[in-house]
Amino acid sequence: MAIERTLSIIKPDATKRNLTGKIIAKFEEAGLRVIAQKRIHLTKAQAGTFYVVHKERPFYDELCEFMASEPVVVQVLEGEGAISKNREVMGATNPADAAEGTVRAEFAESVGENSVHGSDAPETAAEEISYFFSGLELVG
Ligand code: DAT
Ligand code: MG
Repeated sequence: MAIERTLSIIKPDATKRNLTGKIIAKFEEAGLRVIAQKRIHLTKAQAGTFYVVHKERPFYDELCEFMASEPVVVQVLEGEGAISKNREVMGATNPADAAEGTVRAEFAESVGENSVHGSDAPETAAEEISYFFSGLELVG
């Protein structure tokens, strides 16, 4: 498997509860490297653009409100098969279905407030990374 890069977001429910370090530790223990990182407070419009693929879903407005409710930590993670490895460490979208030891099983509060985002494919990873970071900010 090739070295990949993926976009990770530590979401408002997690930054609010001071869980940033515990979540990053799980990524690092899985062999993922943080090659870019910043803490930002999204506007609802910026959250809406990021999640535009979900525009027609009934939870879209609530999702955008939530993502703009508190600061987030956006990161680029790099490693062997980083996209799927990150998704494994995150666990299922609904924490009730997430495997033991995953970020969402340990920390997520609900399907809506589920602590982390991770890109789901190479194309979305590239798009999502460029939404938040310039090439100069990726220090592999
Ligand atoms: P994931 O974040 O695992 O990639 P997704 O892309 O299907 O999941 O959905 C994006 C986010 O939208 C998800 O992290 C939380 C929210 N969401 C998804 N399904 C939801 C639902 N049934 N009710 C409320 N929020 C939901
Ligand atoms: Mg998704």
